[in-house]
Parts: sequence; structure tokens; C-alpha cells
Amino acid sequence: MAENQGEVKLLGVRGSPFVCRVVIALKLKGIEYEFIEENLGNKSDLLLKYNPIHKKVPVLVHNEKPVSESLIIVEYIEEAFKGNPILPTEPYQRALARFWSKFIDDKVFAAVRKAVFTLDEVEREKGVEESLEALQFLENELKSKFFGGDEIGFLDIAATIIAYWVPIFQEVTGLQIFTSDKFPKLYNWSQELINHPIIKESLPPREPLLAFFKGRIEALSASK
Ligand SMILES: N[C@@H](CCC(=O)N[C@@H](CS)C(=O)NCC(=O)O)C(=O)O
Ligand SMILES: *[C@@H]1O[C@H](CO)[C@@H](O)[C@H](O)[C@H]1NC(C)=O
Ligand SMILES: *[C@@H]1O[C@H](CO)[C@@H](O)[C@H](O)[C@H]1NC(C)=O
Repeated sequence: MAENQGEVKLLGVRGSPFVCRVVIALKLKGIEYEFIEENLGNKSDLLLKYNPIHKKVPVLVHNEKPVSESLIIVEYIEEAFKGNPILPTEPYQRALARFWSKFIDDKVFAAVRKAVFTLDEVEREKGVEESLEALQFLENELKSKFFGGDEIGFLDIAATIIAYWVPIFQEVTGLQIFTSDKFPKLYNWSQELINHPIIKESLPPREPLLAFFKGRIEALSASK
């Protein structure tokens, strides 16, 4: 256990890409923590108490103090626990890592969600186009093995959703958005990332995730 780390709890669900970001950061820092599994269909009093605003996971609780929103939590972990830096040290590089991480949630994930979970043809096609456009920016931004350089950093953690979840969405829907021929560098990065030992042990198993999203897509089409 890291010295003086205090009591660390993580409220989450195993399949969530946002929760997974926090798991990766905790593992990279070597922090021991208790995982408290939430049922999002019947949220616990603990979750409602610690995240009354959004009522979402992940919530990190450090010495009884809650922190919400995955990217904010990863930054908190970086500042609260020494060693194995996740963010670059140089202010401009730090700003860029934060900029692109926000871009992943605001643009990439928003577009992918539109492409995957919309029934309306026109909207879905728009989602596909916006996804391709957003991924191209990341393809151009990738200059080394990882976004963080030789080691995994903040943006790699934020982008795990692209490396692991997007291919699952594609398998479920048959959409072709993130492919090795369209995005060779980003695809290579995704393979390096998901095979990195710390990432590998942090990712939720693939089969149940596939089944879960298959169910969601089927429920969506049935509601048409
Ligand atoms: N922006 C949030 C997103 C978190 C999020 O969407 N969590 C989902 C699970 S993947 C959730 O708790 N949903 C419950 C709900 O919306 O009621 C973050 O980065 O932490
Ligand atoms: C929700 O969870 C609470 C506490 O864990 C339990 O007592 C209650 O029966 C659950 N409600 C439903 C509808 O499952
Ligand atoms: C990624 O590209 C590098 C350099 O071309 C190569 O050595 C490596 O094997 C590739 N990784 C994967 C997982 O394809």
C-alpha cells in the first residue's frame, strides 16, 4: 500500500468506461482501494449522498470526501498521490492533455453515441460523419507510442473509451467507424494500449459488455 494514502473507495459499475479511467489511474499510482458496485437501476443512498448533483458513477471517496466526474477524479488522483505522474510537467503540455481529454468527451464520445444509439437514419449518418471527423483530429495528434509519450498518460486514460468500447459498439451495430485502414496510427495505439499490463487488468471482460450493449441496441430498435 502506498504510504499515508488514506481510505480510498470507488463507487462504480464494472462496465463503465468512465469508471475504468479511475481504476487505471489508481492502479498506475499503486493505490489500494475498495470498489463499491452500484446498481444504476436502484442507486444506493451512498451514491445519492456523495453525488447528489449528477447521481452518476464514478465517485471517488478519499477519507470521506467525495470527488465526481471521471476526468476531475483522475486529476485529483494525480495531485493527491505522489509518484508515477499521469500529467506532463510542462504547463502547456498539461493544458493540451486536458484540452484533448475534454475533446474526447465533448466531441468524440458525443458523436459516437449519436452514431450508435440513434434510430433516425439521418441523425445516425451525421453521428458517423462527426465521429470520423473527430477521430481524424486525434490521428493527427498522435506523435509517439502513447499520447503521453513512451508511457501512458492522462489523454491515454481518457481515450480508453475509443480503444476498447468503440470496437465493441461497432461489433454490436455493424458500423465501421474506427478501423485500421481509416486510422492506422490510432488503431496501432489502441492495440498497444489495451495490451499494456495495467490497462489489461483494468478493463472489464469483453463478452458481458458485448451482451449488455447488444441488449441495449435491441431494446432501442424494439422501442421504435
Ligand atoms: N461525465 C461523467 C459521465 C459518467 C456517466 O455517464 N456514468 C454513467 C455510467 S457509464 C452513470 O452513472 N449513469 C447513471 C445515470 O445516468 O443515471 C464522468 O466523466 O464521470
Ligand atoms: C433498492 O435497493 C434497496 C437497498 O439496497 C432495497 O432495499 C430495495 O428493495 C431495492 N429496490 C428495488 C425496487 O429493487
Ligand atoms: C505499432 O507500430 C509499431 C511501429 O510500427 C510496431 O512495432 C508495433 O508492433 C505496432 N503495434 C501493434 C500492436 O500493432
